[in-house]
Amino acid sequence: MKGKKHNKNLQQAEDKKRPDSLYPINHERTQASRDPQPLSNSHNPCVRRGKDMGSLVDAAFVQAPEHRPKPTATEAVVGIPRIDLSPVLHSPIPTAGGAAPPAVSSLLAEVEAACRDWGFFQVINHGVPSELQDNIMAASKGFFALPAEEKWKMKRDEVNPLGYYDTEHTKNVRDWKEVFDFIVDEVPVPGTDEFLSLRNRWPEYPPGFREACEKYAKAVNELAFRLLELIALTLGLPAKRLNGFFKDQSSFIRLNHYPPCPSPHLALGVGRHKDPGALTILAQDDVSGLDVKRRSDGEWIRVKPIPNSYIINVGDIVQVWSNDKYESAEHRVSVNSERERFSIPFFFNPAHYVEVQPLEELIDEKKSPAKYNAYNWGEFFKSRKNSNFKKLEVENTQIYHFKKVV
Ligand SMILES: O=C(O)CCC(=O)C(=O)O
Repeated sequence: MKGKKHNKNLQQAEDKKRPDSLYPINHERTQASRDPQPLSNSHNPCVRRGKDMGSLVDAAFVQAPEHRPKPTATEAVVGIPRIDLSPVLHSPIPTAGGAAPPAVSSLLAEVEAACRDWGFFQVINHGVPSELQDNIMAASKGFFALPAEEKWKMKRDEVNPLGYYDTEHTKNVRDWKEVFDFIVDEVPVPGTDEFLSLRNRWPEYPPGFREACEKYAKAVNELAFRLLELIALTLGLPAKRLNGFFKDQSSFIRLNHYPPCPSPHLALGVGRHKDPGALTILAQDDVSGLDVKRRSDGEWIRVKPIPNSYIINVGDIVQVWSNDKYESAEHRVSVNSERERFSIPFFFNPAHYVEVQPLEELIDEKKSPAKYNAYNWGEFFKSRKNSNFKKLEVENTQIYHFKKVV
């Protein structure tokens, strides 16, 4: 696309207020060519036909009644823990917990409690320069503002799941969002198949997109290792015990865009799920929407955005490594009818060839036997990616499928 035409298209796209160009029920495109499901239920309140089709929600997005968000979100009186990482910002993390100075010991206690009680926490003073977060947010907004044809040039496919897509399903219901994925380390890993030898797709527009993404990835990657080392210490292990699993890491970053939704009580930006990797480091804008399931009572709690902070969540792999000392938390994204929302999760994942299993140092065959059978991360990842690509009739692979029967 050439500059002038591009700018005009961009302006038109902005004038049209993006969601209308994304999720109108244009049955010709949305139903017939992109979504294999025929429009099955014309009585569904979300599926009305007529002139005002731009304000409709397709049946593919409608959650089962028990999974729909309540009209008002619960803001927890005591929200998810907020942890200040400054004690390890400018000084190295000690190699063993016992050698930690008092400020680091109390930080470790906070991380341990947060991982154990919530599986979720917010960090401040994390060391990622705010301008890198601003730049990638701006790049993301610029990309999603492009006309649909331009974004589709970056569309993912079954062989390479990186790039743009707007048809992801979670638990077999379509999410009200569009995303752009890229991997952090684009290094070919010997012995992996085409699917796992991933290649980033970089759009021509907006200018500077790739640079903003790559610089941001580098900085958050450092934060990821810092958090990993803290978590290793909280498990009573040497700080670098887990680092080797991330040589040839398969981490990726996702740019999420949730357009305003005309029926936010029926659809979700991302359906309820737990993250399958080791850790997730999430940046979000000032529009709230992330809900975490509180472990103590199963209530969905809205996470209040704090400027220049990150949300950290423990993934399934840390759950397995810790043999259930820590548990990944279920979460989802609610949408609203007024404002679009942007978020950027960094999914910190080990190498594809890693066999995930409870760490041997934490296992005692008599007192605390291993609770999981080993599984191959690459196979797990592949099966989850494929299931996100289309609606299936069965549940996709979940961590509890590897739980040992006692
Ligand atoms: O947008 C958010 O706040 C969370 C996103 C998320 O859970 C995901 O992309 O898996």
